Amino acid sequence: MELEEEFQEAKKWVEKSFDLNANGEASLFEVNIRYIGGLLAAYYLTGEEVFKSKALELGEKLLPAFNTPTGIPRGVINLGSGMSWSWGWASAGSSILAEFGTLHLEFLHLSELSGNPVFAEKVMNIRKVLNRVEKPQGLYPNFLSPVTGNWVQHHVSIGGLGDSFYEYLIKSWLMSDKKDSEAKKMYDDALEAIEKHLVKKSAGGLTYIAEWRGGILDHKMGHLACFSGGMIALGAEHAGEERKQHYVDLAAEITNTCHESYARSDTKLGPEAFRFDAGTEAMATRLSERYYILRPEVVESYMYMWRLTHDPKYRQWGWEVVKALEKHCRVEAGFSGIRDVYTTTPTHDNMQQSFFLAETLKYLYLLFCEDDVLSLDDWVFNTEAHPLPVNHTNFKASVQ
Ligand code: DMJ
Repeated sequence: MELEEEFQEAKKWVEKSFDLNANGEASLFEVNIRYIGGLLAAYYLTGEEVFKSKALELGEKLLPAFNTPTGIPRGVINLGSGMSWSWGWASAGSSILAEFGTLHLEFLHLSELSGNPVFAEKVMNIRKVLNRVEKPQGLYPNFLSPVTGNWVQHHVSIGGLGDSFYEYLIKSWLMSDKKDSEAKKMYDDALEAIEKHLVKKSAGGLTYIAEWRGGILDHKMGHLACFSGGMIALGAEHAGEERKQHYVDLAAEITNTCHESYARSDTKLGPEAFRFDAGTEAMATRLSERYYILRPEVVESYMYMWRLTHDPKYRQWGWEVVKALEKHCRVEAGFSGIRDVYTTTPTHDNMQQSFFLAETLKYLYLLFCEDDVLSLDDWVFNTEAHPLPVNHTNFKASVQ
């Protein structure tokens, strides 16, 4: 974006002030997708060695979290001491599907850049465990024990706790220049099960993806689940001639539903979760679900749908978001989340989440760019929207 001065300032910070030994609780997943992903993308976009060496150093610091009986990492790590443990809120010491399932892209790049296979081995082992365990109706529950390698409870969600695991399957295949056929098969099978058991249509004709609690459906879609329109669009092109149109339509319908969740609010921004029950469609029913924290998933899907179809409605919808952000979220020092999307005078939560810059604004920018800016033929976006190059020249790191 030609922000040269800001870039130099940030680079200096990474060189001089970035503390890789901080003591305290760090999320393995967030360190990977935000820091390692950001450093890798900065390296690939600029070629500056400092980003590569910091990414590798940080990657090494995450390795102790994988020292479990199954090799499924625990969710929390102290970068200073190397100690790791499971989230206190995760049932029975379990690890979370969306966390240990969202390491693959970055870890393959770490092995490629360092020549050290250990990173690739760690994520290939995760895949092995997931392929071995039985999946209820072909679905992947969100909680797995790092000790036994079995599911801890049967909650399935394409939104929070599950989301980016599915995203990384199709993106692993794309990043391998379509060679990692195991990832593609896992993606195809998972999507088939999701469609069979979780995709529903409301009385008003809106397609949505419900959550599954041990066989019982919860007719709710989280804002987080709205990334799935974009993911299905990304995979559609590679689904084979007969299935392609089907998936383009499904992606468009889900993206439309997520747009409805925005259009039905007073601010034209969407709530944290919306429901399809008791006569409600695409609106939050609980007070605790009415907030918007500058999340990207809906504009992310607009961007993928735009690149796939070039239907101008996606740019119009994106522009509605830009206007709503300006009107309701802009504050003196930046942008803030809001506590209630259903009032025209919302209060601010005084927080600008880092994914607002990394993802929300980046996807909006890309929505209005030419398609060759970070072309989807050459780049995959990690789940925090940090671009990583497609391997057109064969990684050394094995994906076998
Ligand atoms: C981001 O940190 C990532 O996209 C992650 O996968 C889940 N969602 C948040 C933003 O909402």
